[in-house]
Amino acid sequence: MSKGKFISFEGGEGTGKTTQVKLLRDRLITEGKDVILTREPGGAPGAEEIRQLLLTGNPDKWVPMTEVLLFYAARVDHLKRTIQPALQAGKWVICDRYADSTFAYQGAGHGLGASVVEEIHRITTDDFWPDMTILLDIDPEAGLRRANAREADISEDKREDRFEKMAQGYHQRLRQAFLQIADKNQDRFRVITAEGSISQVADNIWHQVAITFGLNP
Ligand code: Z5A
Repeated sequence: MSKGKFISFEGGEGTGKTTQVKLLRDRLITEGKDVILTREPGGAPGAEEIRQLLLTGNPDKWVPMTEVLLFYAARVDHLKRTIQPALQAGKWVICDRYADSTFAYQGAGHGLGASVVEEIHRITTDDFWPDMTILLDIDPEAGLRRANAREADISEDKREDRFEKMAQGYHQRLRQAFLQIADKNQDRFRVITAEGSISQVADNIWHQVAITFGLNP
């Protein structure tokens, strides 16, 4: 039985997830919470190795079914070795992406379909979901501009940009997919616009987290 809290962040490229997970961690620590920050794909040694297979190289490197199975291979390792032990120890776990990304990117983006992903999720994770999911929403063109500006300083062979290189239509489908997933799961999701400044977005996130978990807003 888990005692901690599990919060995931979702959204397209450059929405500010990596920036915001750190700010939420810092805020929760000031509230006296024991917090770990983690990410997907990755978050455990084996899962980080699988991350390299998934995020580098050509957009068509994997067929969709191989890709979804690699994401779940990484996820199960991450769940068993990092997330669930931390929750059982009473920690708050903040995760930069989790399974909703698979429903959006592989299920909708690559057209694999939600029912295939649902079945894999149920078998491999025993249908394990976060207590709360923050969806950061932005026009994909603006998000990709932010992500590309950040990648410009990294040499080409080291860029984890396999998904960023996918066509614009793919990113538009993703945005709609995330919004539909949030709409279907309104008890768990909070949708927050990522268009404002970093501190405005952080304040909106904190407000929702505080309301959800009974903390000081
Ligand atoms: N993926 C998948 O297909 N299936 C799955 O199941 C899972 C993942 C789990 C992981 O990449 C990739 O894997 C991802 C989906 C796929 N696709 N891609 N690419 P990742 O973890 O390396 O990257 P990401 O999750 O897409 O995040 P990102 O591109 O790194 O962006 P971000 O974390 O959302 O944003 P950021 O790094 O915080 O900010 C980007 C830049 O914008 C940075 O320079 C910031 O300083 C700036 N920024 C942030 N917020 C603002 C605001 N509010 N205003 C202005 N500028 C800002």
